Amino acid sequence: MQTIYRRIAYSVALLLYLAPPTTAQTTDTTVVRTDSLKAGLTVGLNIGVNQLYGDLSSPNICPGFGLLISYPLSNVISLNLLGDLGTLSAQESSFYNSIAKTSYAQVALGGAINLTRLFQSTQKRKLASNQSNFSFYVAVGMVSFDAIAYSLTTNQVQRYTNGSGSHRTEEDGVTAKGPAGVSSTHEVVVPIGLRYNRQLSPRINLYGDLRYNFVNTDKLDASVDNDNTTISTATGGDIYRNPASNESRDAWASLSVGLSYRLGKRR
Ligand SMILES: [Ca+2]
Ligand SMILES: [Ca+2]
Repeated sequence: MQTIYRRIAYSVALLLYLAPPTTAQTTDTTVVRTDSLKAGLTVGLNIGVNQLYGDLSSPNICPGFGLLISYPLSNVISLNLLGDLGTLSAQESSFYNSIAKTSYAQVALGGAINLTRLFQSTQKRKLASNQSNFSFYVAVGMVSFDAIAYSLTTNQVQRYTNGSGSHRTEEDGVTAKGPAGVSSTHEVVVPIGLRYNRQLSPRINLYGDLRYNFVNTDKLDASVDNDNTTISTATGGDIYRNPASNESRDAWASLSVGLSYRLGKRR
């Protein structure tokens, strides 16, 4: 009799093991949804180094600070709000004889995809503690900056993006709008990046972030394509104008580390 019971138990165990994927999927979906709700909002602060890639050939390393607010939409996808503040610099002695110094503040909204969980099987996803994972993210936002190029030999101002004559512009990018003398330039930015998360406790994560920011301007380094005119020459100095469509745009990149805090309810 005991043998029969044992065989039945083995058969049930085998059936459960071979259960159709739909059953497993349903269970997993439930787990994912529950996890997401309990994970809640995450707020992180990070510090790192930046580099400016533009017309001046040698980027300098500068400090940057970041804010990350993340809200999970599922176990794999989250909404991200990115805030950044810092300085950028690059220099070139040959053609421009300039060093650019830029201060910026940036805000962008986008989404992140958890690559580790994406490529895990549903079974592993249920069992894994997910103490560490990689995410890829992309966002769209605005960068507000002020850039000045100085002479490498005399330290005199050569070009600047904001001055007594600078205006906001209409949608055509040329027609002046509003009062002169604006102190910062606003442009569209598209950050893309990879983030590594390491759970230190149920609420605290350590993260590393590698980011590239595409910026829709050639002025981030106060230097534009093939133009080394300066404030001392007849037509140079201010570069308030919008770049021509064929002009190469500038970009900046960062490498940072941070700590984040999870605000969700306890499981
Ligand atoms: Ca440039
Ligand atoms: Ca350029």
